[in-house]
Amino acid sequence: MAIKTRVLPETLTSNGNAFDLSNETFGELRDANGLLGNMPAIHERLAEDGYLLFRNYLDKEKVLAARRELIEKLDSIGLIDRSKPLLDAIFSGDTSGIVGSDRKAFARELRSGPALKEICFSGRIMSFFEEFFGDEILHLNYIWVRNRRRGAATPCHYDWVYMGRGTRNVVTAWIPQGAVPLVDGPLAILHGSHEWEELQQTYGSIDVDTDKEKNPYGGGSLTKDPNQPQQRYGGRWLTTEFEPGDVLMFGMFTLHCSLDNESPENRIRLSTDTRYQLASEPADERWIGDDPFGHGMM
Ligand SMILES: O=C(O)CCC(=O)C(=O)O
Repeated sequence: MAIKTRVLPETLTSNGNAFDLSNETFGELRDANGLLGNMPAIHERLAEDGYLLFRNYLDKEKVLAARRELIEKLDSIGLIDRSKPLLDAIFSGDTSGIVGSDRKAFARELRSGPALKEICFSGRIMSFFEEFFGDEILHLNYIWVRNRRRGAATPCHYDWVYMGRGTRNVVTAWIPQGAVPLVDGPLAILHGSHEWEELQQTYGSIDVDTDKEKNPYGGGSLTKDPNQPQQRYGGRWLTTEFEPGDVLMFGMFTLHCSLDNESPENRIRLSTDTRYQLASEPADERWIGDDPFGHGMM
């Protein structure tokens, strides 16, 4: 399916690398809304595609409340252009507030607002995963908040590399905290990558915190160039434009990256990613508790 966007830029890039936008190698994420109410079909779709996209699934007003909460926090250290509407999240160009702040404390503050916790850890998302897993669930306590400014992008990676010390049966929910048009750098999924055994057993088996020396990839990502795994293994990069209320879910071994944020207005792309699993299965202790330790823990 070709991308049905209002304005399709001539090029789409991730970390400066242009995607091959031909139909065989690039397309649009398909939604799974038609499968709601049919959990076996939802499982089948996840096994087939490696992702699930639900449009307009979460309470839009609650998402916008979480968006406001995030932007107010960014504004408190001067990152938001106050001459523009607050909810537009336009970058002020002034990073002096970050330099003077305790970054760790600020990151903790950013991910711990009540509106954000409500959208990520209560209501529809939790009832979805309870039904999906068919028993009591837990969520990793950490909320990964992404505030990607113009020029920034997330490199290609499997989530397992960052949170692979518990069960493999974990699902990520990527929640756009506001609208994310293509120019603002949404997430992209490499369709088919959840079935690439060789990649899972090589790059995919690394632990980003303990395998620094034997890790030929630098940090935890596979590459900044989305063409590289595609040329080697195939698959189609899929993305779309997101609206508040949409949620994209995928497993630990679905390769993903983000497009570059090229917002002409300098809008900050805001999203979160959170993880859900069965409560009875082991959970990666780095991301559990009131104030998860994160990557500082070996
Ligand atoms: O939003 C992003 O840029 C990265 C998100 C991500 O890597 C994830 O959801 O696992």
